[in-house]
Amino acid sequence: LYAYFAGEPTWPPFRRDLKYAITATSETSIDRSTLSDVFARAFARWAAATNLRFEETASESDADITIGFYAGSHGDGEPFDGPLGTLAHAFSPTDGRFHLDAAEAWVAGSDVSLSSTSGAVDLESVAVHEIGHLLGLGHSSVPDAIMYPTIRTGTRKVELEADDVQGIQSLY
Ligand code: TQI
Ligand code: CA
Ligand code: ZN
Ligand code: ZN
Repeated sequence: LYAYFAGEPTWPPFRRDLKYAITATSETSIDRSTLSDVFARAFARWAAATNLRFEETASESDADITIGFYAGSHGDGEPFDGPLGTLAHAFSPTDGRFHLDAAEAWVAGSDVSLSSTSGAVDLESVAVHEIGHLLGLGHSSVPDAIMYPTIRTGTRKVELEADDVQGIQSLY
């Protein structure tokens, strides 16, 4: 079953159009248009299950959600740890920060076999999971759910499960 954060924080009912900015990309070699495509697809999966809408903005000051790649310590007291281990983290509503570990062997925007790169991590899979956290979901006990707390490296998991849909629909 799905779970929430303590106190069930959500984006408030008058905020159904959320803007996100991809703000910190100097630490990744993935090109900007690929990043835009991958995050747009990840947000679209949650938009399809709710009345939320997500739009990319170039302006960080307009953004509800900010997305960036960082290596090691990056100022929030939760340093990244190099390849594998922690892949990314996102804060609960309405913080909006979504950080990715720049040290991962991210694979994005193609069907190139994930398992051909050692330690490869599918960016879209991680994005769909972290967006669940940004919207207020904690971890699920259902192994096939996007919000289950583990994923095998070299795999792709981007489709919401019934459990994820029920969780998000009970919040929004
Ligand atoms: N990052 C953890 C995660 O997002 C960070 C975390 C641990 C966390 N406990 C939390 C975030 C409680 C919110 C609430 O779960 S991670 C996966 C998964 C990670 C893990 O790097 O371990 C994914 C990031 F589920 F596959 F294991 C993305 Cl998809
Ligand atoms: Ca890591
Ligand atoms: Zn961080
Ligand atoms: Zn998680």
